[in-house]
Amino acid sequence: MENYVVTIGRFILEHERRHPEATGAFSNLLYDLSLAGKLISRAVNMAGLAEILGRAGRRNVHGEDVMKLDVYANDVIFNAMDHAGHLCVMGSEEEEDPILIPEQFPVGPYVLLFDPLDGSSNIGANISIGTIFSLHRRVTTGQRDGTLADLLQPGYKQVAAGYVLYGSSTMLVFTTGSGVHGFTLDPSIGEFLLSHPDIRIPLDPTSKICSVNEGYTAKWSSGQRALVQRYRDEGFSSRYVGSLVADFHRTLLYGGVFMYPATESAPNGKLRLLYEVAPMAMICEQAGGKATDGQKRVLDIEPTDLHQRTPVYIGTPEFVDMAGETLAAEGAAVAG
Ligand code: P6P
Repeated sequence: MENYVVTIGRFILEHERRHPEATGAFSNLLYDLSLAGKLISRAVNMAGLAEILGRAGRRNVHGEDVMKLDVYANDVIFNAMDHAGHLCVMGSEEEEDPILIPEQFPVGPYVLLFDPLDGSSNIGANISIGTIFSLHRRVTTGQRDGTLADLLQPGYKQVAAGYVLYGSSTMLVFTTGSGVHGFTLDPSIGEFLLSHPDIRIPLDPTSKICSVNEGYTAKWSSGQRALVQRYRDEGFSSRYVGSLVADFHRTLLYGGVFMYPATESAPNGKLRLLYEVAPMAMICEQAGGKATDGQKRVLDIEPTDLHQRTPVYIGTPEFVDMAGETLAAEGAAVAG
C-alpha cells in the first residue's frame, strides 16, 4: 500500500514488538520525549512573535545568562517526564543537582539526562537550536529515589540517545541501539513522521567538511593547529553554525568531522559529557561513525561530575582517526 505514513508511535510500537521482554515503559518514555519536543518546537517557532526572547534575568549553574526559552524547555521536559513512573532521577544542564521524581508519582527503572535547549544563545538570530537527551538504566537499589550514581554512568551504558533539532523543520533523531532513525514533524497534524530511516554517516563523503570554531586557534595546542591545517591541505570545506545539534546533524547526514577541542582557558573543552557529547557519540557510532576526546573513545569515559566537560572529535571515522594521529604526533597538550 502506497502513501502510508509511519508515525513515531507506530515506529516505536513495531520496534517494541521485536523485543518480547519489552514492558512498554521504554516506548512510553520515547513517546513522552517526542511530546516535549513538539511543545518546545511550538515555543521556539513562536519565540519571535511571542516576544519571549531575551534574558530571563538569571544565570544557570555555569554562569551563563538563561534565556526564557531555556527555562520553558527545561520545565516542559520535567513536566512531561516526571509523572509516568518510568524514571527514578533526572539530570539537566539547567539544574546543578540531580532532579528527583516528586513524591506523589511512582518511580521506575530508567534515568534521563538532558540539555533542554542547546545553542540557546543563537535563539535571537533564528539559528537552529536543539534538545539533547540520554537514557540509562538505574544502577542503584534499596531506596526510592535515584542518585548521582545513576546519572554518572559511562556512555556505552546508554540505552537510548537522541536530539530534537528546531531548524527549518523540526526533526527528532534517536537510537535505541538498533540504528539511527529520523522523524520530521508535520505541524499540520502534530505528528513526527519517519523521514530518515536507518541513517548512516557517509564514510567517504564527496564533500569533506571540517567543523570547528577557528576563533580559538591561538589558544589551541600545536597538534590541534596542525590538524586543522592538515584538513585544509586535504581540501576540506569549513562549516560552523555554533549550535551543537545543527553542526552534528549536518555531520551525521553529510559526513565530515565536528570538533570542540581543548583550549588554554578550557582544557576540557566546552561541551558537557553526559547530556551533550555522550548521546551524540552513541548516535554517531550507531550510524557507523566515531567519537573520541582526541584520543579515547567518548563512550568509554567514566564520568565523575554531572556537568563535566570533554573535548570531542566526532564524525566520519577516517577523519576522526586523522585527529587522533595528528594530535598524538604533534602534541595535544594545551598550556593551561
Ligand atoms: P563556541 C552553544 O552555546 C554551545 O553550547 C553548543 O551548542 C555549540 O556547539 C558551542 O556552544 C559553540 O561554542 O565557543 O564555538 O561559541
